[in-house]
Amino acid sequence: MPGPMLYPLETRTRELKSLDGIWRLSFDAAHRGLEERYFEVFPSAQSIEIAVPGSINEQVVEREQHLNLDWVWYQTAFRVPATWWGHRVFLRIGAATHRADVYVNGQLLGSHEGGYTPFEVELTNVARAGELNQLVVRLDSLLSATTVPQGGLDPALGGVASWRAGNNPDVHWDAFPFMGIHRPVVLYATGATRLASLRVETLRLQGESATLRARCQVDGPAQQVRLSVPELSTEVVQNVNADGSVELDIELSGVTAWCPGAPKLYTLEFQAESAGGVEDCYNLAFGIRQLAVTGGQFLLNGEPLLLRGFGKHEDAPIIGRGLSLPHVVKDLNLLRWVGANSFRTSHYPYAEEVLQQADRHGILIIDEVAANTLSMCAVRDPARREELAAAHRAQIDELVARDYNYASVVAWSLGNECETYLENADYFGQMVRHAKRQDVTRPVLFVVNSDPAEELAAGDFDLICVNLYPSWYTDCGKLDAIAPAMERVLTGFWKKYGKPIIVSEFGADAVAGMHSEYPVMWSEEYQVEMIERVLDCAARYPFVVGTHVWNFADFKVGQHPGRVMLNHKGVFTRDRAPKLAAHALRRRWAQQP
Ligand code: BDP
Repeated sequence: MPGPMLYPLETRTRELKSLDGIWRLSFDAAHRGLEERYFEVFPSAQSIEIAVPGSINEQVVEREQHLNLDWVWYQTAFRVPATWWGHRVFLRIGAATHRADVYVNGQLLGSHEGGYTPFEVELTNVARAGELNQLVVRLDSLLSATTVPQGGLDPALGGVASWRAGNNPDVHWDAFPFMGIHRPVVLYATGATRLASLRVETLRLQGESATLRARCQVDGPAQQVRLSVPELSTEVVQNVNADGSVELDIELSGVTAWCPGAPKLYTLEFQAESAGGVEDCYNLAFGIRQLAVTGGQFLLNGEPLLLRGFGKHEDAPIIGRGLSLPHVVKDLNLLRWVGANSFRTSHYPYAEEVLQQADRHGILIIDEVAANTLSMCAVRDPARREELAAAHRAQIDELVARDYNYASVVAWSLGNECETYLENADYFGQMVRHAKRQDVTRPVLFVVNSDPAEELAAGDFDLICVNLYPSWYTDCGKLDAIAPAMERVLTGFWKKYGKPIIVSEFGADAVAGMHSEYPVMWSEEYQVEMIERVLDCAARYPFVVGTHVWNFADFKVGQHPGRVMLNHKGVFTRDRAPKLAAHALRRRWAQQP
């Protein structure tokens, strides 16, 4: 089981250096780079400048480059500070979409598949301290029936594979399939020992008293670890097991539990020690809280939760899906302005900086794997299905490993609108059981768009998250169709499974500035009216524990007759200006606790 890929921090024993900036990029759709050894002799003359982090597709201006998902080669040069001599040195890439090979000084150090989770390689014996080192990353975003997400499916397969036939670029899901090094690239140095992983969970919480369980994996010669929570004057020391693991419980008193209204975070200070002294230090901010799903309720610290918020995307002009800290701050400010308390990281894991912010501000997160709209028809052959399952399991492991310690993460979504209603739906139950082997503390689910009568997999989920588009994709323009459709689907799921339900998507496209006397599809008035009606209706069902409007902001999509460059279901525009619906939500939500 992989441990959390710890977020890179500077501490007493760790140093960091950012490699973000303007790199060089060479397109290689003919796949010549391996034979011509671009990783040794980078073809500078035919390369262009590219910013890291950022999506390639949004930075370029030529058609072929804008639509490219094929091989590219990134290049930069870096110095390892001379003061790092004798230290262990790691290179960490926050996310590279979708498949990356990392070369340093001509040597292949590692490969990674999965566009939204971090990976790292050790450079200790490869990079020369003080000297200039060459970093080359080969990247592609070629998707198939056995990648997560899938792409390039034959529409003749039917089911979700036939959605958006002819979409350009060729994916059957809704969102532009951006490629690029999307998150920060850092070098970091540690001593001979490093804390490789740290998982903390609240085992027990009773009033102001709590028990934490901490599990560490230490890589190197340290003999003991010391864990302390200075604010609560607590410290525990324990020897490292022969395999580098340490598991210990920490009793705490005088604690304040973490919740949205009071998102109290403590610092857990980790220290690895040997006879020679302190080998590694790491500080983890963590919240103490417990989740439960019972009957029709979703409980946080024993109190019922009612989620209100959005499905989002990491998407903005020019930076694309790349990490933009100003957008991270602006989106948080807008979430608070509109009165939301939660969102789903639709349809892939978001940047770690977003989760840290959610922890600090008490925003509740449904954390989603990049399994958007999986076609089971495309993997009828058992060997191919197992290939897809292996990629899916790997992404679940990486997400849980990365995000295990965030108090704000209240559920794992293992995918969105997959074919959970076809025979062989046990694929989904297997994934749920796999995730539960990694984490028993959080509810696990797939977001469905099925009819309750046809759904086959949801019996294995802890919560029912259902996407509903009455009066949009069906009963076009007929707002009166909303209440009966919701009654049928919501009571259908409740009667069949007896589990709390989150309406995880509903919404209408509204082109900012389009108005009408009465609510007409695509007008801002229609979007307001539809959202108001769905929310009024959902409030009548006590087992509905959340409503997430689709979407927070307009986002870029492929070229397809069903969309005008963007998906316009945002209540904010792509550049974050409020539409009428944002004001309506603010009137409804901003007063709520
Ligand atoms: C849902 C998908 C979401 C789409 C949305 C829409 O989950 O990704 O963007 O529909 O059509 O089916 O706007």
